[in-house]
Amino acid sequence: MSIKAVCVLRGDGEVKGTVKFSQEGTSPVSVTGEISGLTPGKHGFHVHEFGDNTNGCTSAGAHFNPTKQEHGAPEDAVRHAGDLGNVVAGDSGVAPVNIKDKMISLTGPNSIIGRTVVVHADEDDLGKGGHEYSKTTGNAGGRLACGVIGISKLD
Ligand SMILES: [Cu+2]
Ligand SMILES: [Zn+2]
Repeated sequence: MSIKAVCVLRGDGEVKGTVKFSQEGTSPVSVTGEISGLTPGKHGFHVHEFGDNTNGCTSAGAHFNPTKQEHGAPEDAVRHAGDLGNVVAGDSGVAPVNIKDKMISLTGPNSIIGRTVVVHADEDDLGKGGHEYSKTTGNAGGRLACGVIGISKLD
């Protein structure tokens, strides 16, 4: 069975985007889309725990972490489920999103439906920066834009 989801990211500034998710059965989730209005370079890109934007992106809580691990890179065995690494914006400020991830899911205990995607001001150091926040947030800085992940129609 195939499931699709979508997330529209917005923030207080210029940053916005749309990200789509799709999954066949229990195969890796493909994450595709585009985020614009960014400064050129890497920006942390995560699924955060709560689908709550009451007080903006802050209300989304910490990284989605159902297995109680430390922060890491998408390819690491030890990582938060929500750790999708960085997106990279070009000179025009547009970052394409093209990720396949096997830890997040659209069903079951690792489902990200109803949670929040956040794009950050700074680069996610993937847990390796030696900063006091490296092992929790990747020291990725402020939350520029976010949106709740919802079920979308199959097309
Ligand atoms: Cu984040
Ligand atoms: Zn994390």
